[in-house]
Amino acid sequence: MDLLQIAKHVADHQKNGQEMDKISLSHPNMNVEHAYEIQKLSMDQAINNGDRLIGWKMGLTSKAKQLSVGVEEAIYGRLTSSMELTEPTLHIGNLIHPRVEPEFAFILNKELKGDQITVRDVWMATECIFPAIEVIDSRYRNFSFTLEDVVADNASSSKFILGNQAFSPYFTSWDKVGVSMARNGETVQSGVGAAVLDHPVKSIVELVKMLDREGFSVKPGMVVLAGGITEAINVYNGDVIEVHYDQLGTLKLYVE
Ligand code: OOG
Ligand code: MG
Repeated sequence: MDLLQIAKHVADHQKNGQEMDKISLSHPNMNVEHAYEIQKLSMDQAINNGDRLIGWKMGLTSKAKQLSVGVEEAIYGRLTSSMELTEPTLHIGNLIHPRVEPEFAFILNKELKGDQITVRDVWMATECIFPAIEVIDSRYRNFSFTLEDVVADNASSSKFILGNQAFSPYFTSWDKVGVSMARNGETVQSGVGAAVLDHPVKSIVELVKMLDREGFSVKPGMVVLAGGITEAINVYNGDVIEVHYDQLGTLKLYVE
C-alpha cells in the first residue's frame, strides 16, 4: 500500500471538492494507523502549498453522531487556516454535500502532551472557549465510510467559524449548556454540552492522548473543536442557519 500515493489522491479531492470512492474498497487491509498516516501526508500536501496547521478537531464524540454515521469510535482531524471562516457566509460552490453542527472550540495557551494528561491540565491550559459551528463535507460518495476511511479523509473537515465573543473557561458548566440549531427559522436539532463525552473538556483530554500515540501535541494558541453537540444537518444554497447557545448567544451562518 503506497500511503503517499493515496494521500495525494485524498488531497486532490479535498482541494477540488470532488467525491471519491472509499479507500477501504481498493485497500481493504488499511488499518487505523495507516489511515492517520494518510491523513497526515494529505494535510502535509496542503500545508506545503501554503496552508497552515492551526489546530485539531475531535469527531464522533457523541452517541448520536456515532449512530448517524455508523462508526463507534472518536476520531481526530487537523484544522488549517484555510478552513476558518472569518465572515458568517458559507460558499458551497466548491463543496460536495456540506453539513453543519454546533461545537465548542477550546483555545489553548500552553502545550498539552502526553498520555498522563488530566482534565485539570486542560483547564490550566485553556485560555478561552468559543461557541462554534463546524462544516463537515465527507469526500466519500453519500457521506458513507468506514472508521479508516473517515480518518484518512481528515475526519470530514471542511470549514469552521467561531463566534465573536470568547468566554472564560470558568464562565459556566460547559456540559450543562443547551444548544439548539435552526434552519430557516425552524428548530431542527437540539442538544447539551454533555453529549460530548459527558463533558467537552474530556474530549480535549482524549485528543491529547490520541495525539501522543502518534508523537504529536496541542501547541499554545491552537484551536480545538471538541466535537458535534448534536447530529449534523445538511445545508443548501439560500439556507440561514442559526445556532443558539444558552447564555452564550447565537451564531448565524448564511449558505450561498
Ligand atoms: C465525521 C466527522 C464528525 C464530529 O464533530 O462528530 C465530526 C463525520 O461525521 O463525517 O466532526
Ligand atoms: Mg465536528
